[in-house]
Amino acid sequence: MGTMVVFPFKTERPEVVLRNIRVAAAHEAVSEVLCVGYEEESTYRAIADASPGIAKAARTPVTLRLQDRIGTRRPGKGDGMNTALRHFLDTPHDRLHFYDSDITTFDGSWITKAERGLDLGYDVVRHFFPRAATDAMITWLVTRTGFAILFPRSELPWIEQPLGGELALSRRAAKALAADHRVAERSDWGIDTMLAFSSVQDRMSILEVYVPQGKAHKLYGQLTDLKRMLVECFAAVRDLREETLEPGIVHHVEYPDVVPPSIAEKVGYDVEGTIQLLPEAWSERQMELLEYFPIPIRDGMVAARHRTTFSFLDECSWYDAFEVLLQHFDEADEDWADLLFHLWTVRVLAYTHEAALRGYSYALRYLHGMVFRYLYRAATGRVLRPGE
Ligand SMILES: Nc1nc2c(ncn2[C@@H]2O[C@H](COP(=O)(O)OP(=O)(O)OP(=O)(O)O)[C@@H](O)[C@H]2O)c(=O)[nH]1
Ligand SMILES: [Mg+2]
Repeated sequence: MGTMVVFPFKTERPEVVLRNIRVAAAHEAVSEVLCVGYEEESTYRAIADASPGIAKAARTPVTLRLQDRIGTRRPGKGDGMNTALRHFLDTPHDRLHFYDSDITTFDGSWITKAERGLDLGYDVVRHFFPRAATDAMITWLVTRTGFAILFPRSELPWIEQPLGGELALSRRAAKALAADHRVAERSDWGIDTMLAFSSVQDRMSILEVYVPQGKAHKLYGQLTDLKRMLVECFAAVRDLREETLEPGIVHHVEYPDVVPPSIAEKVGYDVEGTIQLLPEAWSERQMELLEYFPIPIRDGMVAARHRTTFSFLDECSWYDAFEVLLQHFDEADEDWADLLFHLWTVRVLAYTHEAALRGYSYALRYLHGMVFRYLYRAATGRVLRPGE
């Protein structure tokens, strides 16, 4: 009996991770804290030094281990989470929580909220957070877009933050996810997509709980880190294209609170720096790959290489581009990866211009509406435009 809390970590500020471990170990529901590291570097050593003291003070075991090589993709966070799933099934604990280790706003209420959802019998409890209008651009423009296009009648496009690393599982759910080879294979950033998909396909009941203080964490590193995340998250969605999902599972979402000004007024990314990035990393081969795309997108992208232009990649064109990508994208091909990054960057700028500039509440209504318009188009073939 009891709950195991897992923190996957790579290189993070040790004081942030240690504070989070302390919070989890001190929580009354928690029977064990498990930290899964990528390699034995400075963060790992800091946890190794401090964890016996934390465990003693809280009278809760704190286990530290390295991730196993489980998947077939790049060894990353997916191997960390899959290692934890397997480790958990070897313990007697009946509940498993995951939290990113770099969160600076984590507190015991996150655990309590998830525990209450599991008390009610939900298989999966997912945390969701207020986010700036220009944050979560992979979630909105890749994952939720892809879910809407591929599975328009399912519950999947309605999951608020499918890439969130904060979730809790019943033992039954953990066992089912650990047994899914598609989950095991996703050793990279695609793990979150696969966990969300597999839980819906397995018809698990899902509760999304709202965390009003938001998830403050380490900001994006270099844009090249983001490119890898983008490519891996896109590939995870794309690999689902032959799958089917039945409509209708139990999925409840807590009503969100007023968004704090610190989040509503935040600018999520560096617009100027992003515009300057557009002329970089083009190849002739990418120009050839653009031949797959409808003419307005192709012409727009050719122009974007030389001057600031992005409005052509509006909501409808992004759907068109996404369909081409679903069909032709090749992850192993660097030119496809660069082209995806370019297309997505242009779409982020276009969205910023068409929606985010109109203010927070407009932007969030726009994004939710966009997912609906996409799934409507995928299900009926009829195109809806913003405002329709
Ligand atoms: N075990 C393990 N943990 C990882 C690995 N990569 C990232 N993590 C951890 O996974 C969590 C999420 O990673 P972040 O880099 O914060 O990613 P993110 O917050 O989803 O994305 P950003 O918006 O770029 O910050 C953090 O706790 C990382 O330390 C990995 O390869 N192995
Ligand atoms: Mg983070």
